[in-house]
Amino acid sequence: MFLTFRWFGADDPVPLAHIRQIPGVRGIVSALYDVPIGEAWPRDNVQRLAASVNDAGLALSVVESIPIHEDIKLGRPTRDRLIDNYAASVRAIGDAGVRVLCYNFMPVFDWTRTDLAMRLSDGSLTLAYDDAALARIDLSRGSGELPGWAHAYTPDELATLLAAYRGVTDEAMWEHLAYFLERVVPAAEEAGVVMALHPDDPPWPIFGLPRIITDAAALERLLRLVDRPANGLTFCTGSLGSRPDNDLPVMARRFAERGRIHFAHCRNVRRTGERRFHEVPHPSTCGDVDMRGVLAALRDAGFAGPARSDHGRMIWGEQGRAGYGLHDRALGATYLLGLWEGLARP
Ligand SMILES: [Mn+2]
Repeated sequence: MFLTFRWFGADDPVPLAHIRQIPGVRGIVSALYDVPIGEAWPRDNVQRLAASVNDAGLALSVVESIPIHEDIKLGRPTRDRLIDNYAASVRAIGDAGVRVLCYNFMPVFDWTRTDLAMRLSDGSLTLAYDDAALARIDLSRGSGELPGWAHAYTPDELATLLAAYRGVTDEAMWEHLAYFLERVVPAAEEAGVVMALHPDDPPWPIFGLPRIITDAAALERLLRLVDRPANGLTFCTGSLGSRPDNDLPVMARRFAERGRIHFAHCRNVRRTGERRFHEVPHPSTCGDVDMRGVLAALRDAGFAGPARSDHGRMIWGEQGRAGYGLHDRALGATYLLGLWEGLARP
C-alpha cells in the first residue's frame, strides 16, 4: 500500500504544498473538473495536471473520477460515441502516467448525504445520512434541497432524468454496465490503466433510482462481467461499511487475494439505525469499520496499490469543502500509515 490524498485542483483550498507535508503521502488523486461529462479529456490538460502535481514533489497516482454520461447508464443509442470518448480519456490518463482510474456507476446522483455538517459531541462537523430525512426532500424543486447538489440540476433537467430512469431495472443497469466495460476495459489494458469501480454510496436505492454496486455478491458479479485484472474495485470501507451485512475484512481478503482491489478508500462510519449513519474519525475504535481487519487483509494479500484516507470531519475551525478538509484527513493518513507499519512483517 502507498498513501495518496485527494486534491480538487487549483481551486482546492488545500494546496499541494500542504499535502506534501503529510508523512507518508506520495500520491495525488485528482481529475479534470472543467471537461463536460461525455467529452474526451484533452491530452494536454491531463499532462498539465500531472506536471503540476510532479512540480509539488508528488505523483498523480489515481484519477478519480472520469464521470460516466447518463446515456451510458441508461443504455441509450448515443452511448457508443460517448464510450469512445471515455476510452479516449482513459488513454489520455494512461499517457500521463496514471495507472488507476476510480469511477462509479450511480444514476443521477453520486455520493449522497442528508447533512453535511452534523455536529458530533466533540464539536467537530461531519457528514451524515438518514433515509427518513432523504424521504422528506422534494426533488420537484430540482436538486437544490439535496445537500451538496445545490447547483447540479434544474427542476426540468432533474424531472426528465428521473423519468428516463423509471422502468430501468437493476438487471438493465447490469447490462448497461457490462456493455460499457466490454468496450472500455480493453482500452484501459492497452493504456496500462486499471479500472477501479467505487461502490454506490450509500449502497442502496435512493429516490427510486437503481443502485447495484452494494455488497459482496454485487462486487463478485462486477468482476465476472469482464473477468480480467484491469476490471477491478475501489474498496471503500465507508460506503460498503454503511451496510451491516457487509463483512469488510472478509470481502477485502477475498477480492485482494485475486488481485482485483486496485484502490482503497479508508473511512469509518457509525451506523445508528436502518439506513442511517454518520461519518466518524478513521480509527477502528471510533466507529463500526474494522480498519485494522481490512488493512490486515490487504497486507496479507500483498496489496501494493494506492490508498487514501477518505472523507474527514471539519475540525479545529477549518472551513472548506465538506468531507475534504486538510486536518482530519491528514490525521486519518497518519493513522493508516501507523496501522500499516504495525502490520508489516519484520
Ligand atoms: Mn469512497
